Amino acid sequence: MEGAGGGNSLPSTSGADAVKRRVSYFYDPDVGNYYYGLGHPMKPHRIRMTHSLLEKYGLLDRMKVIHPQLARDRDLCAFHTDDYVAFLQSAKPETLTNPCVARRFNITDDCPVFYRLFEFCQTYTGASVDAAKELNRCNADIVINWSGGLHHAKRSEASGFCYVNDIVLAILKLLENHDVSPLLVPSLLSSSFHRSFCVSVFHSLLLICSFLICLQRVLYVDIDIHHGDGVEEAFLTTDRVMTVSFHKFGEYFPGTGHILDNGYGKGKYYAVNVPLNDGIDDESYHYLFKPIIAKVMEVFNPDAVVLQCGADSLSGDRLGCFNLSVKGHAECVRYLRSFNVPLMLLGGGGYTLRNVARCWCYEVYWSLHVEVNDKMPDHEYLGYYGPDYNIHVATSNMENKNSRKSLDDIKAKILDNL
Ligand code: V1D
Ligand code: CA
Repeated sequence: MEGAGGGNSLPSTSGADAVKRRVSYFYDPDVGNYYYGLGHPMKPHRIRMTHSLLEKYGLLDRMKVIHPQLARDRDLCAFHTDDYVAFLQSAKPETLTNPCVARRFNITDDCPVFYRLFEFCQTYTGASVDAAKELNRCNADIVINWSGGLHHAKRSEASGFCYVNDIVLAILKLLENHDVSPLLVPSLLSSSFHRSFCVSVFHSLLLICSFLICLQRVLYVDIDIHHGDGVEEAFLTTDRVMTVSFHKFGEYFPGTGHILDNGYGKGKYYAVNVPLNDGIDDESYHYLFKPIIAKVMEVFNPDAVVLQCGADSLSGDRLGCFNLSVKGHAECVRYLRSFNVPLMLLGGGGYTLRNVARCWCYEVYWSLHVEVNDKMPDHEYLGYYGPDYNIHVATSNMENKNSRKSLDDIKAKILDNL
């Protein structure tokens, strides 16, 4: 897969060779300490494993490494309701005694209240929102936050291991440039005639400028094995955000993401769902991914792309049932990067920890476009990667339940809608 053609390198703004990109990587050293509880498959420790691998490979020296700010309550309220944010803020494992409250906010075994839950939400969300600001300021071509990508969280409900939807908040931040600046102008001017004249001239100029500089359209692509329901729902009625999710469909969490679900009102045809079956391999996946994404890029022409890189679509995942290799997964990153549009990479699911770290580390390689040494350097967590200690591991011989006919039908239907 590596070095495969079929990319879409357009002239780059940051390098004539259309290869080099400025990459900013967001990491809070505390994130690996959060713990969902005994027996829970979601383990933030995988973010620390990935970071340690990146460090020992020398990749941190090739990126701008940023310690993100914690998101504030009012940042979260840009999407979530005040009462849900207040609940998260006060929730403690020892005080959650009222079953009605737990039911109201969907606090279940999937989404338990654990020690310092709110700080965890602030940490991963702060990193995604700061990553969006970094793109808005044109400080980077690619921004990365492996602790983000919690795509199931709803406006006033936790779901599928997700509490705050950092993706929705990051996309809102990307789209925000547009609206806020004119509000700042009146306070800058004093005399009243002068002021009203200047204000209207200034407003017109700002309006023109904001159309030139603001992000009008954001594309969201989701390669986690689960449907990206929370993000799709948030933007279901707008034509400024297109959501595209590839996922296992049929008796699988969360149960949404039918191919015929494609948005409402102004958002009709701006939600794309690609339902897949067990055992899909790299070749079948890209038989759909590439033509669908190529058409989306052509017709939607986004100003920025947010890619949720859930690693539970990898072969051998503890909760997943796909058969993608690390190269096949990373090929999605390589392909999207080749369009030379500002790109945000986020984490998501991924429950076989050693493969998550392998995959996200390799995706940083692809972001930077540097050589990869398959043999891992010695580091704190090397023991996880035995007996081979390589980045790349074999996929399985499981059956691919996606026939060529079913893939052709899905492709035809989706390309037709687009
Ligand atoms: F196996 C478990 C052990 C403990 C707690 C939960 C689970 C578990 C496994 N799979 N929970 C699930 C899924 N939930 C259900 C519902 C519970 N039943 C009553 C139905 O099947 C949730 C899977 C969430 C996947 C999250 C994600 O990978 O998409 C993700 N993306 O970003 C962050 C996480
Ligand atoms: Ca998905």
